[in-house]
Amino acid sequence: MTSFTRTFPDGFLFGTATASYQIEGAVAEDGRRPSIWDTFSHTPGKVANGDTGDVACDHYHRMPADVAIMTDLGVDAYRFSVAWPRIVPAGEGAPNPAGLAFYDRLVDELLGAGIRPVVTLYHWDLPQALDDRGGWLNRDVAQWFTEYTRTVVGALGDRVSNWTTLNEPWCSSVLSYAIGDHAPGHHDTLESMVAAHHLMLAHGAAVPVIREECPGAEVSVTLNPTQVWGPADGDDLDADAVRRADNALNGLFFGPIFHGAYPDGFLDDTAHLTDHAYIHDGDLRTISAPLDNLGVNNYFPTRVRAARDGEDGRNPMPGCDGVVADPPHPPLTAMGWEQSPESHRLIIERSARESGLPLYITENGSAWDDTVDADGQVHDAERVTYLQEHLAAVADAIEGGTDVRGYFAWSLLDNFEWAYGYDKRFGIVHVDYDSQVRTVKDSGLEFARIIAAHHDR
Ligand code: IFM
Repeated sequence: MTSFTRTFPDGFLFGTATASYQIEGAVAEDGRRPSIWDTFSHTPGKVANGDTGDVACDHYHRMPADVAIMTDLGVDAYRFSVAWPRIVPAGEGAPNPAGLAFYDRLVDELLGAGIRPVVTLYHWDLPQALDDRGGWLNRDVAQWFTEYTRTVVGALGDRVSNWTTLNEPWCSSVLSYAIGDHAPGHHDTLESMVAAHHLMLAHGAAVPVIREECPGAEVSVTLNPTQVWGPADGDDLDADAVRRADNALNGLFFGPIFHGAYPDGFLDDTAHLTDHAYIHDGDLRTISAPLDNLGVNNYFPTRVRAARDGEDGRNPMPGCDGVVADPPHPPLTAMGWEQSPESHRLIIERSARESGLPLYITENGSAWDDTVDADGQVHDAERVTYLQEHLAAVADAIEGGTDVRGYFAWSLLDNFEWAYGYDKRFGIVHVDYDSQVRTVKDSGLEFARIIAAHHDR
């Protein structure tokens, strides 16, 4: 194994990340009611092998042992999400003390271990009761989200100062309402635009609530921007395809949140679908509420080109008719995702330019077909290489002047990888789903070495 020798600034945080529905299980315990992911995963054909998050990593019952693993790894911080359907099971109205108590215990366990809690308020598990009322398509969701936010921050804000409103709103809108791969699984481009707008409205409305409930809070949102590349020998049509894809993947969120406006061309490119009446006066001011940092989740670049004569150019992403996906360049991960540390650095630098904020890499990692070998270990050499190369890209960005303050490996544990179920393993810790035994992989051991070297320097 190549040894990793890059260094990071003083105070740089190394952490791991997870999300509630992906690890907790215990979906009907202590008052939790269903989320859209319970409904979706229990719908035949939506998730590989019919997998669900019913048990997942059973983290709800094994939380202290999982925190102990993080202590052994030496991490500085842990990014987790709170399950809205545990806190406010009906989506709005009375909070559920038993649901809050779990996160209360988790925060205390982390603080007792010297690990900083970094809390995401929404990582895709919308209460089903709210989806029954339109979910992210109903403008009232902004109010529902701010009430839920007030409850969580009011309960934990005395001990948690790092707050993130949304995780990857692109996935909760375009992937969920236009492409249909994620809950609630709709196939309607206009709906995805409305959902994206309401997600951002909910985010913007929640920011001052977090500040009220937790003076001194560091408030952020986590986006999943991606470097968009066209063909090396592309023409003007290809350049326009790159522009459209970049708007639908990146500008759709960078624009309203950091510039108070939808990106150039986006409203024109989607005018055949709508008059955009869902954008009310004042919304963009709410959405562009000042933040303290930006979370960046990034795994791979995206390649596109223009559809050519006679080719099917239908594309469900907003404003992307005529944009065709080009195959990723090898080497690929088990997800079929291109590995490109260069694109990781480029999107980090772009995110800093767009936001003008310090960044945290709130997720980065790779899936591989891991097995526990005869020696009882998981020798995930590809993940070790991916980790080293992407951390080196972060170091390059920092040396080039970008203010990156931390890196969270996705994920602490193998877990429920959404529509892929348990087929895809992203953990630096292996989970045997039959026994729930955890085994730190070689990548976890390497991450621990990198962290220890950073602390010892
Ligand atoms: O597992 C997901 C996570 O929930 C959000 N970001 C990407 C990860 C890997 O697909």
